[in-house]
Amino acid sequence: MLTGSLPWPEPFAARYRSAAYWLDESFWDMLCGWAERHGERIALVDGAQRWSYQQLQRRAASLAAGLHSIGIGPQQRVVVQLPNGVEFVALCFALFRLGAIPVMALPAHRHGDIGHLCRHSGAVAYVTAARHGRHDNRPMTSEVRRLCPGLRHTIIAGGDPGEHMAFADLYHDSLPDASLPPPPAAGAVALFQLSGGTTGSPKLIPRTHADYAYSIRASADICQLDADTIYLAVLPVAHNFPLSSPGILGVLHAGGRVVMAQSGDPELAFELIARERVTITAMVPPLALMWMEQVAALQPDLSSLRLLQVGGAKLSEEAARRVPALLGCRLQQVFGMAEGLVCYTRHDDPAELVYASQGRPISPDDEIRIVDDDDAELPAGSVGHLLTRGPYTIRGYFDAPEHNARAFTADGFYRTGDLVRQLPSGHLVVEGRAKDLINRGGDKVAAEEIENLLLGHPAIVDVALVAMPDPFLGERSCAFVIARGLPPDLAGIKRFLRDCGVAEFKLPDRLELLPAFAHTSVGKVSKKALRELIAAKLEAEQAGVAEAAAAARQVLP
Ligand code: AMP
Ligand code: DBH
Repeated sequence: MLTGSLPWPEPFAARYRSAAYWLDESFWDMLCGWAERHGERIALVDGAQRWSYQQLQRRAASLAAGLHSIGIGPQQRVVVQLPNGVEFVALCFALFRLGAIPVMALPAHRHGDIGHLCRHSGAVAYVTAARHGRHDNRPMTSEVRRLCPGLRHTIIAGGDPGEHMAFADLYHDSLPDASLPPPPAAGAVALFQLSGGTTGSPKLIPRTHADYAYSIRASADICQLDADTIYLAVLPVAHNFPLSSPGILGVLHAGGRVVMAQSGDPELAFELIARERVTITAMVPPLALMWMEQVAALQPDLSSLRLLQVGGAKLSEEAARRVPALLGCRLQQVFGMAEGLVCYTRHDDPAELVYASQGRPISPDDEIRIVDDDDAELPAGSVGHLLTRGPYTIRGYFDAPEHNARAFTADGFYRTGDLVRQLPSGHLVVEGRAKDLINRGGDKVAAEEIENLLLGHPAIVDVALVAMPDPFLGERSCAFVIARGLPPDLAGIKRFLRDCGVAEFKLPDRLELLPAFAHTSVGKVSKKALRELIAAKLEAEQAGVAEAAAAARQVLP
């Protein structure tokens, strides 16, 4: 086991193996099986590129040879930040072959985020694309290199690599199996997912081949994927949802086809759905709202689409009910977390549950506890803290003993930080959150991370970042600031944070200056009071707008 990651206690591991949740296979073994079974069928579509299963395996083997030649080997970490495309998949499987561990960075991450991931994971290499949309990643890559002396390789895909290594040069002639290290054991860590976080610095989530593969196989089953499935990847594929719930890995497991989209932009996505006859896709609630808004204007041909998965943040019941009529497909709600537990509404669930719940867990061995603030179990149907333990939920973050002591109970339950209620059917309804983060339409912002950075701003004495309601994203972030000297403005603090190298989605959406913060009885800043303050202010502003509009109507002829 990788130093710094925590295995399941043996009695649990034995049970998960004997129930055949955990199989004795790595993702590399799985890819070899798929290539044998589905050979010439198309696995991946990325623009004009169409890769068969065999091609994918050959490309991954050839990359593994190249990575081996630069010294990448078992258990070494490689931060991967690639756009949705064939290279992402080939690289992941090449790393799986070597037993090296991809760290799943997101395209939106910037040098501060990436630098942290490289240092915390002890990465030896960082792979990114020359550009993500309009953003040139090469200067950022040089900055990351400067910040992380442990990085031996910085590798650029798709474009002039400048001072870095070219990804394309890593495709070598495949080596005989015996000249590579043996493929990893199923119990080894396969990849690091990122936690949405609640602490000052994002945590790494070690997922093993066996546990991750189980969640994927079971998800593919629940979602009834088969060789006719055509999945449109619109969310960044490194994210746990489009990667594994059942995501691109689930689709490959089923022998289906993945169509890569660079974004969820309706015009682009609708065209791909029509052209490639897409049957399923997965998205966050704001994107689902945007698609529903655009169908009337764009009149797309969505006749092939059978299932829309929505997750990452809560979908309102009202929006959920509109999905089938507007998009002509079924809805599935997905409530999941990169730490493990994933819940789905099922195909044969009554409509009420599909619209008004966030689904029930994948596995009969997912243990759910709903507790009060003192960890005491609550009566059935009460809203409380969701704790969970099971065959694909981690027992600890990587190399974070102090945080683990808080984030897990003594008997190994993960404290999700979500407030839920369980229905008699076992389905969960997400009612709120106890953790200190802002869920910006599926993009999670850890308040403490941004607060810590802002405390370094010369004009800021104290700061509290809280969620404020937003009709489109569900929540946006508001920074309450106690200033010194000339008070900062929103543009100024955004500029400051950009210079720190944090992703754009983490920047506050609004700034409010206060002379002091209200405190709780134990002397902590009362975020509840601040959330209420900004919610009331927004409401007053909206009422003001409505009043002004009414007044304007009155004076108009
Ligand atoms: P992460 O830890 O970044 O993987 O984010 C997982 C968190 O996203 C969960 O703990 C929830 O707070 C939130 N989440 C995911 N899916 C849903 C959903 N369908 N409804 C409400 N919250 C969700
Ligand atoms: O938000 C998430 O992290 C998430 C949502 C849906 C997730 O990790 C998943 C499904 O697997």
